[in-house]
Amino acid sequence: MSTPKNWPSELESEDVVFSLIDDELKRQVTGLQLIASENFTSPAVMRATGSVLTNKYSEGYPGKRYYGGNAIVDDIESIAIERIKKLFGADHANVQPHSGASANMAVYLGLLNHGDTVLGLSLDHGGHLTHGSPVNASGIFYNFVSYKVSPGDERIDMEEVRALALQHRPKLIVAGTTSYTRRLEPEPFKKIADEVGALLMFDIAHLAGLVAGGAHPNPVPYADVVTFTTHKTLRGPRGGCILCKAEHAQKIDKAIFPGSQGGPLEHAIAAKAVAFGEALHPTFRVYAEQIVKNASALAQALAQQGFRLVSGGTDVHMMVVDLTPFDAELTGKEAQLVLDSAGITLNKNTIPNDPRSPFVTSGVRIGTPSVTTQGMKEPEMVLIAELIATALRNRTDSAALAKVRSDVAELCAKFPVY
Ligand code: DSN
Repeated sequence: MSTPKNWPSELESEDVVFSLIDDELKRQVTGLQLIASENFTSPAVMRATGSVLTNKYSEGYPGKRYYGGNAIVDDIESIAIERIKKLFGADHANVQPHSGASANMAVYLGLLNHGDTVLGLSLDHGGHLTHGSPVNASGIFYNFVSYKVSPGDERIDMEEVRALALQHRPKLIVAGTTSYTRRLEPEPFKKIADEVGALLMFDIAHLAGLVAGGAHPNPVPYADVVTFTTHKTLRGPRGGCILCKAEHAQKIDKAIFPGSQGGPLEHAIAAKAVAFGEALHPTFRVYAEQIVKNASALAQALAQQGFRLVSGGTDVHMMVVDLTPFDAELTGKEAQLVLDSAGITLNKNTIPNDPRSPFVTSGVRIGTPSVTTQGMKEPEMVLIAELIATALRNRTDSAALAKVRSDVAELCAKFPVY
């Protein structure tokens, strides 16, 4: 291919951005990636993400675009829509949300009026910023009332959800989590929504891949709307998606465009279509099941190392670890930093009723989607728990941390990603 003169490709080989991308690749494949919301996409997903579709403007929807030249884009977006509808058994899909946050805000814009009351899980008990945090547009524009996990078993207390629903009569109930480690059963939420005449939304950003792979109940038959991101357990490109009942389709589509977004990211939509195709493949069910088995094995192994698991364990792809019984002085912030230096990447996380601030925390969140993509299984989870505990026990000993770093690299080398 000849290079136009106004396209300075000779700079590419010298551009520091590309050497930094190489550094990031090295970081990802030589360390343990345990952030619960991350994953390794397939080369096919990355090929679509890096395609010429990034050049195209396509405001509107298949068959109804504002600009010309969209026949091929229409085919691609239609494939993404059909695949995700098939995967979840949905009436309608909008694959254009740029992110999970954009998807959630579009649902509120489409189905609520300014100031309407909504019930959502509190951020510090496992919810998300877009479930009504006062620093987020959701909490600024709508009257969110928060439910929490119960102090005893640290699980969502459906009696409390019902009591709050009866008291506040919300227009919408949001069932959704980012750091909640138990199954999110759709039927009890549906019963409460029906009792108070509320709409029901599930935000399954974290759970989408598990649902697609049959490792978690599917809320689509119960909910008016289901939102999710495509880059977590679902293992697609960064982005969002909305599924809804046919009766809400027009309002949801209008809320995305022209309501809250402009031109869709068709390169990301093509990559979503590829990822949805991968998730329809029978091997994805095996993957989803193994994510959960790995999380359970890792949680048990961490408990044996002296950590406390919030809610006593996990049914999903992640766990929240209370560091206090392991070492009362150790904060989530310090644990994250220490483990990062040993090649183990995870994030600090509040535990329910955490006495420390969200910037410090008493816990960490750990997920198994990425290491499962690498092919690791239960025996490696035991090793990972040992590596985490060894690094944290010896956190002021640089030689011990260097040894963990080298053991981590050795383990990862046995499970090459790319
Ligand atoms: N940042 C995502 C997570 O890590 O759970 C939520 O938006």
